[in-house]
Amino acid sequence: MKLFKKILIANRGEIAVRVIRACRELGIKTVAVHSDIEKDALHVKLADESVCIGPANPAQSYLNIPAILTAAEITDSEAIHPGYGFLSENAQFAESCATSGITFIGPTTENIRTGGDKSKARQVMKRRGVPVVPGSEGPVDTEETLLKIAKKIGFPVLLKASSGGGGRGMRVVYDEQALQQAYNMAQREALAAFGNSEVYLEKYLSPIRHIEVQIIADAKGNVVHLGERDCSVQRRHQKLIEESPAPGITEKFRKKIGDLAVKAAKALKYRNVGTIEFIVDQDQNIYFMEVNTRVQVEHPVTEEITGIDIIKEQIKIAAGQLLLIKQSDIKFSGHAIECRINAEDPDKFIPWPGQIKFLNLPGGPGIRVDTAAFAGWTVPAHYDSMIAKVIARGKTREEAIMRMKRALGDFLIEGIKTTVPFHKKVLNHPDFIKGGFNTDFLEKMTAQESGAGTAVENGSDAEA
Ligand code: MV4
Repeated sequence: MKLFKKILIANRGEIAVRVIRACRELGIKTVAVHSDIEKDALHVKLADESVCIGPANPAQSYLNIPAILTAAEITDSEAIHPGYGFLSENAQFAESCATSGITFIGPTTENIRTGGDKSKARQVMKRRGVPVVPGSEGPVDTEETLLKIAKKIGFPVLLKASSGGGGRGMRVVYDEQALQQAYNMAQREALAAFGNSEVYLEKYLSPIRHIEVQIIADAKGNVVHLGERDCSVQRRHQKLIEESPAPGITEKFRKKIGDLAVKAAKALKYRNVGTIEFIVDQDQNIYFMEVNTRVQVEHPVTEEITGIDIIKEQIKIAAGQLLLIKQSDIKFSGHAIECRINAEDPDKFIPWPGQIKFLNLPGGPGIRVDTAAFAGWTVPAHYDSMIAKVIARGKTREEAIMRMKRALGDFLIEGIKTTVPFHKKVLNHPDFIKGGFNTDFLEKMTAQESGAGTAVENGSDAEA
C-alpha cells in the first residue's frame, strides 16, 4: 500500500516536529504552517516547505480552516496531520478536509462527533456493556429527573457538560439543597463556553486514579491496545507527569482495562489511534470517562515501552493500511515517565514567555526529549506554555525515576522560568516514589509544603 507523498502539519511546537520526524522516516515530504510570529520556529526550519497562514492570534492562523486548506492545496499536500489541540478534534475541519479531497489523519468524522459529545459516548458505552459511573442515561433535561437520579445514586454528584471534557464544565454537588442552582449554573456556563447547554449527571467518585489506554484501530475493525498510562499527577486538569505502566497494578488488571478499551473502541466503530480514558476507584473498579480522538501529548511513554511509533501508525492507517500488529505481538518492556516542561513560574504556574538565552537539553541513556525549543528562540505568549517533554525510560520504575532526576538536573535553561524545579520536587516526594497515588496527590503535596513550611531546595536551578 502506497503512503502519502506529502503531508501538511496543521500545528506548531513539539508535536509538529514529532510529526515531521515520523514523515522523514516514512519518506514523506512535509509542509509546515505557521503564524506571522513563527517564521523562525523549529517546525518551519525542519519541514521541507512552509506556508504562513495568518497573524499570531490562533483563531486567525492555527485555527483558520480556510487558510490551512488553501495552504494544503497550493502545496499539493495529500493529507493533513492535525497534531493535538487546535483543529485536531474539530469534526467540521475533518469534514472540510474530505470535501477538499485531502485525507484527515485521524478518526472518522463520526468518531470525532461522538467523542466530542461526552453524554453520547457514555450512552454508547453503557449500552454495549462497558462500565460507566452510575448516573443519567444521556443528558438531563428536567429538574424532576435530575433530583430523581441524584437521590437514586446518592450525593455527592457531578454535573458535566456534554460538550465539555478534560475536566472543563464540571460541577460537584454535595447535597439536595444545592442541586437546582448548580444545575441552572452548569447549563448556563455550558452554553456560554461550548454553545451547548446540555449537561448530564454522574456520581462523584473520590479519590480516584486517572488511567487511560492507547488504542489503534483499522478500517476493518481490527483493534489493539498499547497498554495503559497513569496520568494522576494533574493540576486543575492539566496533566504534568504521565507514566506507563501504571504503578502497582497487576497483570490481571492490566488485561482487564486493556480489553475494556478494545471493547470501547469496537462499540464506537473507532478508526485510527485514540485513547480511552477511565477512572479507577479505591476498589479497583474501572469506569469509562471519555474517548480522546487525537494523538495525545503523553503518547511517547507508550512508544517507549512498546517500541511502536504511534504517529507512523496513525499515518499508515489514514492511508488505508490494515493493522499488521496483533495484540499478541505487543510486548511491554520496562517503564517510562514523562515530565511536561512548561514555560511557567514553577510555584504559581503562571505563563512565563520570553527569549531563551541558553539551553542545555538532557540526553544520554534512556532519555528522550520532544521539543521545538532552542537557544535564541522566544517562547510566544500566544500559545500553550509547554516547551518540552522529557521522557525517561528504565528497566524498572526506579531506574526511570533515577534517570528522570538526572535528566532534570541536566535541563539547563536561562532567560525564562520553567516547571523543572516543580518536577524535581515531585520526583523526590515519598508518595510519588511509592506510586499508586490518586489525582489528589498534588493538592496533598502542596498542603504538606505550606503546612510544615518545608521549602524544598531548588536554589540551584538556572532559571532567571
Ligand atoms: C470524574 C471524577 C469523579 N467522578 N467523574 C476530570 C477530567 C475528566 N476527563 C473527568 N474527570 C473526572 N471525572 C466522576 N464521576 C473525577 C475526575 C477528575 C478530577 C476531578 C476533580 C479534580 C481533579 C480531577 C482529576 C482527574 C479526574
